Amino acid sequence: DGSELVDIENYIRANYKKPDEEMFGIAKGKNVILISMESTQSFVINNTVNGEEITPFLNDFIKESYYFENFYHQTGQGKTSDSEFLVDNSLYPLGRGAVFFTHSGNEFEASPSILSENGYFTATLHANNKSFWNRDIMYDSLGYERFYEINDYDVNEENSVGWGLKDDDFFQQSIQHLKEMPQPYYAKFITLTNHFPFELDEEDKMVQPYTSNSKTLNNYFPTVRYQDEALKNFIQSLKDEGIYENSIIILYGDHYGISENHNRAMGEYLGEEVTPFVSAQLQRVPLIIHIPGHKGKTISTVSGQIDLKPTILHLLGIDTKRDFNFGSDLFSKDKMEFIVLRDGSFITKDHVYTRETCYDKNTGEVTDGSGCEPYYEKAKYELEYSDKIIYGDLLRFYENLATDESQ
Ligand code: GP9
Ligand code: MN
Repeated sequence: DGSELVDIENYIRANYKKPDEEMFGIAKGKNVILISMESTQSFVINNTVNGEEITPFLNDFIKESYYFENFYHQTGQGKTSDSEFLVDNSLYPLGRGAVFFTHSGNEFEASPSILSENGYFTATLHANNKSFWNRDIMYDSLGYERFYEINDYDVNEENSVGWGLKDDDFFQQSIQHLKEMPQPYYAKFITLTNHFPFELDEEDKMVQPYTSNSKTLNNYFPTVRYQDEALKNFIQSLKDEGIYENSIIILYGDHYGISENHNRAMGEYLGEEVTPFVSAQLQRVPLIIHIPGHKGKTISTVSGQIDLKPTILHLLGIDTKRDFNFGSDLFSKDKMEFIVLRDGSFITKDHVYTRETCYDKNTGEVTDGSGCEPYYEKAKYELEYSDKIIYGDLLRFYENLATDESQ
């Protein structure tokens, strides 16, 4: 009957943060172009390899965008699909398995369905087999109206590498799809080239691989650099087609690309030992929000993928007071400096808690734990409540609750 939802609802309501009045509705009626950047971690931003910039385009683009430098991925085993789940639902993915596979039959109140109700056309674009990560089924549950998958693209040997269609070809072929969509639209693009094992044709290498004993880390840099170029070309095409000025563009990294198996090489690249503290900090992925007419700003608030749904809805002028969101609007003046990773690690303004150890965020040193203690319970509730919603399919009671209250 949904009574289990009561405690959770109280928790969610107590954590609701009201939007900044200046930002609420600022992008009302605009298209939303969401770009998931495969395996893109924040350490590549404003950084170099062999003396060359890794992301020259993004480094420029963040100067005219809101750039969140302390934004964390919160994915688990479901990798890209977990990031999609977080971004569309503001719920946590599961501790085991991929919620896209295990709970695609649940009721959700995802942003695509909310946006549909608000006059948006919703689509997701990804040049892979539609059933990968069970996307074809899950996208229906999330309310996407159209999934442009591999059959909507011209994919051949020439324009493919590694996992499939190269990002540049993917974006360029997607322009036609965008032009077909009724406006305003919410369109999610999922890139692919910067995927393990980071294969790339010689002619696409704009920087040379790094030189360590990790082939994975070495090859990561040229594919990140390639993705950056593909993004640059895509943004240019959006400008050429007159789409740019009418759209907010949101780019985020889906999850880490370099696992802890490469800590030695990573430490060599970073010039510091990769302790559990550094590892947790490496879970930062870029978040870039471009709003036409807005000046750039770097924002240091501790935040994560779970925060995107309320942030986007508020920018579009859509209220979220009744939603079951675990995240909160990144532009809210009351946004709490706190984020939980799927493995139970958490990050606050001054501390990182990981592997049962509390670190000082400024020094990276182990502390006595008193700075982390006030957050233990909250971190636990976040994951527990979200898991309860998914395992119990509790959002199927959501509509009833909403009507009950309004009576
Ligand atoms: C597959 C792509 C990559 O379609 O999204 O998935 P990942 O292995 O990163 O989860
Ligand atoms: Mn991925």
